[in-house]
Amino acid sequence: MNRRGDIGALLERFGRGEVAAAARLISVLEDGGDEAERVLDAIFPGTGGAWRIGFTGPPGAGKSSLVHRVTGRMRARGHRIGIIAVDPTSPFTGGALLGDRIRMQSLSADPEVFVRSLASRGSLGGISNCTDETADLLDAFGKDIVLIETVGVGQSELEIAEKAHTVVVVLVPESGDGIQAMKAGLMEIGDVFVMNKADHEQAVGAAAELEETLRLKDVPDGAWVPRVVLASAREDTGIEDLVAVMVEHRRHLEERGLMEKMRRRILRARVRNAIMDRMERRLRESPSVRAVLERRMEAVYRGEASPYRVVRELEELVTIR
Ligand SMILES: Nc1nc2c(ncn2[C@@H]2O[C@H](COP(=O)(O)OP(=O)(O)O)[C@@H](O)[C@H]2O)c(=O)[nH]1
Ligand SMILES: [Mg+2]
Repeated sequence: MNRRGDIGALLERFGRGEVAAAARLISVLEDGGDEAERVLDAIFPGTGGAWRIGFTGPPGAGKSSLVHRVTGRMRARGHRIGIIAVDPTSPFTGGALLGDRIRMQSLSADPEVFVRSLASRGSLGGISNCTDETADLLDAFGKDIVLIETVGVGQSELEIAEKAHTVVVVLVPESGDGIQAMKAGLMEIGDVFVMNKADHEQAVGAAAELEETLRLKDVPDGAWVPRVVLASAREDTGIEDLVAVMVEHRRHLEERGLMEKMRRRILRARVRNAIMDRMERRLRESPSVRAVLERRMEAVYRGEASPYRVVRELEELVTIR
């Protein structure tokens, strides 16, 4: 019996489509450990159907507002939506929290929209540790679109490219965001760029500038050419265009078999990361490895053994058959 409740019973209720069970299972995933793995083992066969879309960009650019608008349009097209919002608890975005909550609550009134916020990985992380797992759960729950909004701070932001089929980068005209974005590597990962706050007068110029910058990028023949859309989440303009371009991107991927290719690449990266995590934990927790380290570090300090020699000695302790 987990403190979240009996996992078997939760999974059964999840299978019947109970929202409360899905929410509890996400908490189990957040707790991590064996029970989280049990949940993932159980739901994994039901995953792979969802279109995963990342929304990234600087704090305050309007990601949450756009996610809200896009969700409305996608619902009108009959999609079932899961939203993962990395909780903006960092000092950069603290003020946005209340607004987010209110917006999100209005979405939650729709039973076909499931909203979940996740704690971010700390000040460096624009992404939560269990973003992939939560996306899996929503996918298995029958959501055919999973929107992932990152906090917009730090390098880990770019990891969204390993988690989403379509990456939407949200920028605003006023703050030299284009240049910032380029520096931060966002230019590399965006499939669709939204110049939000089109109600500001500099927006048209900023969008044109951004288009210029993007044109400098080398795009291989036949590859997707990143697109710029002008929108205002506040005034609800340009949202149809944004959705249309997102759908076009998805079609581009599908027609070339790239959704499947991407799915495989994402899964490979996840297996690789899982191996690393597991191996690292086992090494860290192993008493014999610890004992060797304690003993041999003295020799390293004295210059009698190189770090590599200690690693070789450790390798002799560890057998991977
Ligand atoms: N003028 C204007 N303000 C907007 C627009 N979209 C969002 N905002 C405002 O910008 C602030 C940040 O929006 P939010 O969606 O929380 O940004 P996030 O931090 O990227 O998720 C909020 O006060 C919004 O009301 C827009 O199109 N025009
Ligand atoms: Mg937000």
